[in-house]
Amino acid sequence: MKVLIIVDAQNDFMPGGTLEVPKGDEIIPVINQILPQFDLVIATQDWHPENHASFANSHEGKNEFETIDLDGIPQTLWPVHCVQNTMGADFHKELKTAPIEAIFRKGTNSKIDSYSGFYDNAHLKSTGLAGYLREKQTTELYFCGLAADICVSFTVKDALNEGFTSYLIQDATRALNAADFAQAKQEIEELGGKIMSSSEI
Ligand code: VGL
Ligand code: ZN
Repeated sequence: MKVLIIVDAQNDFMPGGTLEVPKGDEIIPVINQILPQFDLVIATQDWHPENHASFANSHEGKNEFETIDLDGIPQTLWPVHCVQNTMGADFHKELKTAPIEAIFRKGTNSKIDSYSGFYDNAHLKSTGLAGYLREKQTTELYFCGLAADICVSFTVKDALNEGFTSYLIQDATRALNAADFAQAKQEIEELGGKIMSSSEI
């Protein structure tokens, strides 16, 4: 059973958003086009309270994109993004959301960040996604969304570590940082994941 997991296709990661990924909106028509090829479609949403610890303005005197130590884990400080129930946290308006059966939200704990759709960055708490996918008896997971080098890669690596066969659809994702994405792709391949294009599904 083929599953598509759409990671954080939210307005704040699109051009004009507070944490925009260059050309992030170009993934939307690609995703819409491949949707019918899947037996199950699920999505993740970055879903922060407004005082989230990953926001630079939650730390006096700190700047956006600076890295700090947050309870022993390096934390990049981001502009305010994907605040719960704001337009920035909504899916891109052109994304076809009708086939999405379940949405897994992450980053809801104000004290800890969560890039992966499976676990927070300290691997303390699960979202329940792995158990959901096992109960649905899924076999192949296909990943797309934003940002390629951050939440998409973290999610794919967790999926591989959980034992799922995982594919990253390269033309249905865009990166914030190209070098970080190149490194992440290498790590994904080392874990047994495959980087592919939407025409190969
Ligand atoms: C993301 C940075 C902070 C992402 C989320 O979805 O890639 N990046 N929060
Ligand atoms: Zn976030």
